[in-house]
Amino acid sequence: MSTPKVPERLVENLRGGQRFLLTSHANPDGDAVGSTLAAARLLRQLGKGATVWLRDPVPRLYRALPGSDRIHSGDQPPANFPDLHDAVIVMECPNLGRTGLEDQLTDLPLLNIDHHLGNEQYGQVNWVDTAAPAVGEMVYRLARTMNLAIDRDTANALYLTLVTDTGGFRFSNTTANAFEAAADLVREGASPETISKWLYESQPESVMRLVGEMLQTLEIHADGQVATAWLTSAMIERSGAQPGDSEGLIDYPRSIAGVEAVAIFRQLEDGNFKVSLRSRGSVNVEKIARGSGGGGHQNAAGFASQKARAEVFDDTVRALTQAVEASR
Ligand SMILES: [Mn+2]
Repeated sequence: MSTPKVPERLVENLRGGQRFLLTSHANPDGDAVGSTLAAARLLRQLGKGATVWLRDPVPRLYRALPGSDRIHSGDQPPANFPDLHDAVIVMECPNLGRTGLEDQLTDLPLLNIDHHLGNEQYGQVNWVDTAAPAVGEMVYRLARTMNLAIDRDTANALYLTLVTDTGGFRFSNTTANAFEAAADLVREGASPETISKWLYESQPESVMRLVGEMLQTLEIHADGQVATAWLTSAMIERSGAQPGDSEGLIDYPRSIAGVEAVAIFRQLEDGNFKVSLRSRGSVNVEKIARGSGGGGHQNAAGFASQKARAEVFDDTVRALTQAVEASR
């Protein structure tokens, strides 16, 4: 069920509570970081307490966002949680498990704000709008609905969610609403030039070296329609990059002419694999990810796998090939 309008019960809960914890998925992306930071700023404007807790550290790409250094990370809850808190706002998360903090959040009412297909409606209030280009765009609408001022830092955080979730205003979710929100955020002080510089022109040398390592493993399948590549811990070590630095590297194989679907296989420290999937147009990778216990969107999804290396690779290539064929 998808609701474009901000539910009144959400507004009531936000106005009624005094102290909120905001969280999002593990391995946070730009939408997770930007929308929680912006929502926390809006709540503080109302005189509320707001703490952001993400299981994993903020990736380097988003650390220029003001307030990102105050995000609490790790398995241990921040001070006075869950005591003294009225509710948990879970953002950009199709199910509670994705937070990586599931067992620690359920003592309080959950307010679920998300745009993923297949959101499990786990909240006491669920605002799920699958047409929203980013959860940050929903936060923008929330601010307008509640007549809250959008200051420059909030505008930049929300603008960043739009840029990252639409792939720089290129993906199929780049709707008129995305541009309208972006235009309004620029009026409120967001700087497209600054955000682009943070996201696209601030790579350390090590990340470029990692791109080089990754592209050595590039393989093309299904008559040029499916591309795969690997990111191993050895590559990350050799290049001097940090584990979070692999964010966005999937765009390189995705840029090859004729490629309709891409998988990047990342080896985790525990030996398991994290598989990131991207596709174009009607090729649905969300279904593939969901079938393996993950999730995401039609054109961007992912899952974790405990299968052996060859098995996860072959199964994924087969599934992507079938998805490409099914879309014709
Ligand atoms: Mn998102």
